[in-house]
Amino acid sequence: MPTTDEAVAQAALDTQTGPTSPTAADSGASASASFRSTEQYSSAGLTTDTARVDALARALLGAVHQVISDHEVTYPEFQAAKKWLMDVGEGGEWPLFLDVFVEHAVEEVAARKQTGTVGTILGPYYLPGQVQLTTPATLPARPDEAGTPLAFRGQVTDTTGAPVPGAVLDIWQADEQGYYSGFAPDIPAGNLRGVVTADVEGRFEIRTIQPAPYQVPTDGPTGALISAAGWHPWRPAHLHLLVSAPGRRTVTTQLYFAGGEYLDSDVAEAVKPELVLDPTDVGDGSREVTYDFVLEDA
Ligand code: MBD
Ligand code: FE
Repeated sequence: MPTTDEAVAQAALDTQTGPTSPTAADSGASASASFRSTEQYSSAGLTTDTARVDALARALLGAVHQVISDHEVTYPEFQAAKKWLMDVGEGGEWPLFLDVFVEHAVEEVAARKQTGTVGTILGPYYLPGQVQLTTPATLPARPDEAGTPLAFRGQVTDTTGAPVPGAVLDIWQADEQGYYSGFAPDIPAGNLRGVVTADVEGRFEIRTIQPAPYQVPTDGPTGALISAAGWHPWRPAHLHLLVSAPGRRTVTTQLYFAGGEYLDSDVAEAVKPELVLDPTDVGDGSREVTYDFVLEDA
């Protein structure tokens, strides 16, 4: 018997289009459209501090000039770089490229001033406004959703260890093929995404499936750079979370899986040892794991 939450979650799934495989163009364009709809986008470009812009732009251009000089970059290489930069923009891949290769450095700077649960990058595939559920919750999934079932439980506390009532876990993840709903064509909207309210003691239980590793699309400009450089395009399997509560700083993080591929070679360099789950087999083919979150005051 479906619970009310499950019925709500199922109702949140749209019917879908025909069977095509995801392409870089799908996910790049979707990630750009998604970023344009965020508050970060509308508040971007407000910096009017000339000294700050001068310092950052001068340092960034200086670093580029230094690379050109040190590596004796040629005119054909310069023109190839120009073409590639145009391709990234035209393919809508700036959010993907920047979140894969640059965001981790920004996050590491932000983390210097943070306490509580360790954070990591947001990435390009967050979508706000997903189905609201209460614990114990089952994430919206297709009737035949592939993957090992996972029961994810824990408690949200403050930095003194006191339970945080009213905590909310906004969770999103890839499916068992490594694809995200909203960014790949054949997945129902809202699949494997949900906003889960914990109980009065901050405790939660979220039932989902274990995601697969994520591969940067190989048919777009970001993938072209990765293959031209001989790198691999993979991120280890992960769950994304925004954990929030009134009066607390929201934690943006990801949880990974012990023993999983690419844990030591994440293309996005976003793995931290504190964020690795080690689920136990329950015996019926499903797994369970506990992870507690600590929120500092806002
Ligand atoms: C992802 O799934 C992701 O989490 C990041 C950070 C970048 C690209 C794809
Ligand atoms: Fe991700």
